Amino acid sequence: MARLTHAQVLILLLSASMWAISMASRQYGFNNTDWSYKRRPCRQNSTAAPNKIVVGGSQNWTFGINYADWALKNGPFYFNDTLVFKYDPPSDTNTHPHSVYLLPNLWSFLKCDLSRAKLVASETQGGGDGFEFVLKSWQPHYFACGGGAGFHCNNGTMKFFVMPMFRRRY
Ligand SMILES: *[C@@H]1O[C@H](CO)[C@@H](O)[C@H](O)[C@H]1NC(C)=O
Ligand SMILES: *[C@@H]1O[C@H](CO)[C@@H](O)[C@H](O)[C@H]1NC(C)=O
Ligand SMILES: *[C@@H]1O[C@H](CO)[C@@H](O)[C@H](O)[C@H]1NC(C)=O
Ligand SMILES: *[C@@H]1O[C@H](CO)[C@@H](O)[C@H](O)[C@H]1NC(C)=O
Ligand SMILES: *[C@@H]1O[C@H](CO)[C@@H](O)[C@H](O)[C@H]1NC(C)=O
Ligand SMILES: [Cu+2]
Repeated sequence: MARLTHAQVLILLLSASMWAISMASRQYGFNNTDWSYKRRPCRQNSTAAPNKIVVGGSQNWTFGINYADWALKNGPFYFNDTLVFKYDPPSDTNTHPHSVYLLPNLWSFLKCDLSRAKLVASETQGGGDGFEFVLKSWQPHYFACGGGAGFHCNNGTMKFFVMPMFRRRY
């Protein structure tokens, strides 16, 4: 897949947030008589317990998957949901291992600037059942792979943005 330009990523982020807002207004809509119909477009059950979502689905956390696109199609994600990052540890056959970082702001996300990034899962932590990250702060989360000092993020589109949403409960 072609690498997204910064402008395209911005547009994706904007459309993601606009979609989340329209999703939210659908959920919190004024017609209270037909909730089940209104919630059907959401892939997740927003009244249920927190979900556990494998990042990338069956593809896991790997080079060349467009995770911005994945997040758009699989979101919105809710407070207390768990994101699971699955990737193989470094080995003789895996010489370009992945990792998971949180970038401090939108600019570093757009630039794949890892200089002030916070390591959340090392190259060895994605094995087995994967590394679990619980969305437990109300803030934008800018996830990126640290592989190749930004190469996986930039050229492998291994980055995505999540703003946890409020899960309505009865
Ligand atoms: C609410 O939804 C129900 C079921 O689809 C529909 O019959 C009703 O007309 C709707 N009410 C309003 C105010 O849109
Ligand atoms: C959503 O989850 C709740 C609680 O687990 C369940 O009772 C309900 O039937 C689910 N609704 C849908 C549409 O799956
Ligand atoms: C994804 O990870 C699971 C282990 O949790 C593994 O069984 C599966 O083969 C992986 N998928 C790919 C495409 O590597
Ligand atoms: C999130 O999970 C924590 C710990 O399990 C729990 O105490 C808290 O009530 C949950 N918050 C929401 C909004 O679900
Ligand atoms: C990786 O992405 C950077 C930034 O867009 C670009 O300058 C570089 O040519 C790309 N490298 C490869 C090998 O595609
Ligand atoms: Cu990577």
